[in-house]
Amino acid sequence: MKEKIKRTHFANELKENILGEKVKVGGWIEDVRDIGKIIFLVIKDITGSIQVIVDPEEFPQIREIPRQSSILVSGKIQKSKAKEMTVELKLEEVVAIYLSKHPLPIDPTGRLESSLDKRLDARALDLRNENVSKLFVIRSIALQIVRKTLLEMSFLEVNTPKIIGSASEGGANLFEFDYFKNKAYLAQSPQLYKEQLVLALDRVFEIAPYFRAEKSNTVRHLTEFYSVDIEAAFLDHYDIMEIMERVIKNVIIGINDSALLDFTTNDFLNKAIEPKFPRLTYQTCIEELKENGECVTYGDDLSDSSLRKLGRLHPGFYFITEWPLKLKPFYILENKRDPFLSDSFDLQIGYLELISGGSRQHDPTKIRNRLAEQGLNPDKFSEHLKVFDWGMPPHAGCGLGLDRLIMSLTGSMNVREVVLYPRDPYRISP
Ligand code: AMO
Repeated sequence: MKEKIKRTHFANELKENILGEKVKVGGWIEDVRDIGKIIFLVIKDITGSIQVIVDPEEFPQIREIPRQSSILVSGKIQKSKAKEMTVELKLEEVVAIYLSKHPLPIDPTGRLESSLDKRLDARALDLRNENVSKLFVIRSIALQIVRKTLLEMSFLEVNTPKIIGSASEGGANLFEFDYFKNKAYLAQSPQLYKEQLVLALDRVFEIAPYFRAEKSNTVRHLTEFYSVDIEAAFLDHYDIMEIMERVIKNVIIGINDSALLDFTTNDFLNKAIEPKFPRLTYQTCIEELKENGECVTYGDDLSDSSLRKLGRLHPGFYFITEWPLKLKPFYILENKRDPFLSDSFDLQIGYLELISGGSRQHDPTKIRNRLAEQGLNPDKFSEHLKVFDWGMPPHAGCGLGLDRLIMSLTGSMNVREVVLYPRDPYRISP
């Protein structure tokens, strides 16, 4: 059986250098053109497509096979008379067929457009559309490059628990569930673990899903999202900004090399990597917003409308540094020059926040005070805080929203486009 379903080539390997060779190709039927004496089949796989020339007298059963069925065919590669392709396959044997049942919920060729919701309901089929599958090829390339870049900078990849006994980020958006009659939660981030790990492992990173019980139905929020988290001993937030700038620029170079995106998106990305990402302080942002007619108060968080205005003023990547300390989580270090401010940063692309990070508070007494200020019970963090008494080095880190990064690099309008099976308040299946 194994030999029977084993193909010899993917579609993109069928080229003039194998003219006359007998090949076996597997994929799905994308298109059928029946002109009586000949049937033209287009068989597609993840790498591309091949036209198959069928003699209907020899293979009358081909007329009965619905589009999108999986099929395994074999035959010789010959020169094609069509202008848009160099070679085609002359059918000699239909090895196997797995029929599709019509009507299908969506048309994966894209000729008939479907809403994103309908497409997500039929995601596996939706992925047969190459404009969709290429987003996940890009995501995979991006992940490889993120890993490679961080490993080259002496980061160690780690895996921390996603079932946790108390909050990592604060209480508001925790998913709580029953854990053998006790309360447990889904991790909002690996924050506490990654900080603890620098005690011995020095530089760590984790790429994993995190969970936020936020009822926000926007194009950029999910209840389960992927984050690239890094944490490093003896580095500060400026070092982390440099590291992440390198990570993102490498990802863009890799995506450009893959030639999967259209010219406009590529052009935008090329321009984005030429200069150093601008670094604006929170104060500069407030001033710019005021100059541009936005009603903002120094010390307040930037509203969606303010971020959209900033995004129009700075459409590419830019850092916002020195946020007011009160706007940042308990683990962020205060600024030595002005303790109202913090040693923190966000990386934006236009209006969209991609990264949030900073130097960490490593004085456990101050962390306790900050926890209390933020309405959290310091005692619930004793397990974490005791690690600081074991000789915690100064450290810094950040979290990069992977889904948002891929969304922005591919010019997608909704984060759900770049997540295989997105989770939001209204969607937990498929
Ligand atoms: P923060 O909560 O800002 O920081 O999250 C880091 C990044 O993760 C992405 N993100 C999301 N993406 C999709 N849907 C969501 N609901 C969502 N929430 C966050 C964003 C964001 O910038 N522990 C800190 C990071 C650190 O300081 O190391 C943290 O979790 O792109």
